[in-house]
Amino acid sequence: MRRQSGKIFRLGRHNLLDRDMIHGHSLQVADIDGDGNLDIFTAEMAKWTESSKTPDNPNATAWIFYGDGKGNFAKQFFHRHWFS
Ligand SMILES: [Ca+2]
Repeated sequence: MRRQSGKIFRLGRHNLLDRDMIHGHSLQVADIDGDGNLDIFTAEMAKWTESSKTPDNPNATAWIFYGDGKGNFAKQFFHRHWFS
């Protein structure tokens, strides 16, 4: 809940991913497509064990969620399965 100009807004919860994020490392909010609505970029780590020659998370994924300015987001895969 937040107050803005004397009005109280209830912020809804969104579950944008259809699964848990594994070692998320990036989260940026910006108007990526230039339509005036904020979008979200987020991504998972693929490798975090420095001594390992193989990725810890071979299915690491990066997403862009395009916002419509009304609280709705359309998911697009930016990159999937970096090591498959
Ligand atoms: Ca946008």
